[in-house]
Amino acid sequence: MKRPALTIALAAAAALLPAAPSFAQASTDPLTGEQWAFSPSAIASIPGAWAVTRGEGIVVAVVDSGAKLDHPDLAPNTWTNFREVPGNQVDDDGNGYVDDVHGIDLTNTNPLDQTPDDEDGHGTHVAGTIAGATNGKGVVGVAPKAKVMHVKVLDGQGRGTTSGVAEGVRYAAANGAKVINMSLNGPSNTPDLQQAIQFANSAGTLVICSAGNEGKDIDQVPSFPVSLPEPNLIGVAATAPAGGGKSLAGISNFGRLTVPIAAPGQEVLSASKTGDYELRTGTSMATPHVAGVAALVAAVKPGISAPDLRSILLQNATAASGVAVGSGYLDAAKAVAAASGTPAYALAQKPVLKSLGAVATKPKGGVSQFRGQFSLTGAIDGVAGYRLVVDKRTVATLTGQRSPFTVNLRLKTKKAPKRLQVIALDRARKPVTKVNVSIKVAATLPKKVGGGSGIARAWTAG
Ligand SMILES: [Ca+2]
Ligand SMILES: [Ca+2]
Ligand SMILES: [Ca+2]
Ligand SMILES: [Ca+2]
Repeated sequence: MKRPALTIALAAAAALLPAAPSFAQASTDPLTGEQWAFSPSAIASIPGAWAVTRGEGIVVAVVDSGAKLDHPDLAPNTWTNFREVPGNQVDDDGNGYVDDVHGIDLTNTNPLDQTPDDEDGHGTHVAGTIAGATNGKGVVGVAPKAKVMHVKVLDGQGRGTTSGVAEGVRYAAANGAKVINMSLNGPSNTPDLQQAIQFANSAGTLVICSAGNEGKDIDQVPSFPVSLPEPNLIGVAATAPAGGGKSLAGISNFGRLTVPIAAPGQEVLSASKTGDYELRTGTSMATPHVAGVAALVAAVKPGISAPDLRSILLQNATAASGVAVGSGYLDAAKAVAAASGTPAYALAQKPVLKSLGAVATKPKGGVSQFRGQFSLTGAIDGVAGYRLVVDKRTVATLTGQRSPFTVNLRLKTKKAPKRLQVIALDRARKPVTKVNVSIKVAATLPKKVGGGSGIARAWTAG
């Protein structure tokens, strides 16, 4: 087992980055603008999911090289074992580990040292991507309110053993982790490791594994643990920033049978073991994006089984073209929307309906002619039609979503109409947004009620 990460020093890599667009609305932390995967325009749609949850109440175990526990972006979200009294050299909670307050350290033979300090930097970076705090400093993680349990299985050279990894998985699952991030790969499987992952399944724990960094098809030559066919395991390939994260990173392993999902993994900015921040590239960096989204989904559905949590992530992946993975690109907003029953459009920019004008003629023979013009901006994909209510009576239901649009109606009324409400509806005819308008009364209808151009076509009531 060894870490598959490729490290790029921040200063050296900065020149390679395209000018990052500004998207400060997603997070106010100062380095968010350099976290390309967090742009609302990136395919992972992470900020959209935050409208529902930031991962509250979920513990993610990072089985890795430990972490810089006092890093300003990690400390607020470090898991604490409250049943363990720190530093008294007693296993107070009887779980087999002495003073395991923030996780364990399986890289040394001293049972009294369970402090998962990071000599390598890999685990610190992974943890920052999962749950970097929204604290006005540095970066932000995918699930910035989740807690991270640090399970140290890799030493200062990024090396560990399959038995150590297996023990780390058992510890994480037994001590409350809902999700385990394993950004590590090795050429051989052991029954011990496979049984540990099966134990995690029985505890309701989903395991997210890196596909590895050899740029090869692992359907042909397996890599472990990612190639294990367990129902609570997801393999992750890495994508590059171009096009919002749609192209496979050159180093990434892949395989339609073995690797279901692709997530941002190239030039990922996160926490470093020095207490600062650094860019790293690898499937190790893609895996924690998926683990973070798994935490978001689990926060919405805390009792969900690991196979069901896996299904939500994979069924809501965006179909990938040109990337050889089984399901597609990680999509946080779609997965969280599916878990919460919230329509996905509600998590993007909210649709806004505006009136450009509404005019009716005085009733003649019990009929008033009405004409209104309206515009819809924002996430219009979720709008399937409109209901028009005049003086509290529904007068028309329209299907379609064109914007701007004109409505012409013959209203049967003896009194001049006064108040109009236009309600945008989704496919289930549930209200998405609405606008209230005062109707002007005129002798005849003007050609253009509100002026302007670009009225596409008139709809008829239906
Ligand atoms: Ca203990
Ligand atoms: Ca203790
Ligand atoms: Ca230690
Ligand atoms: Ca932060």
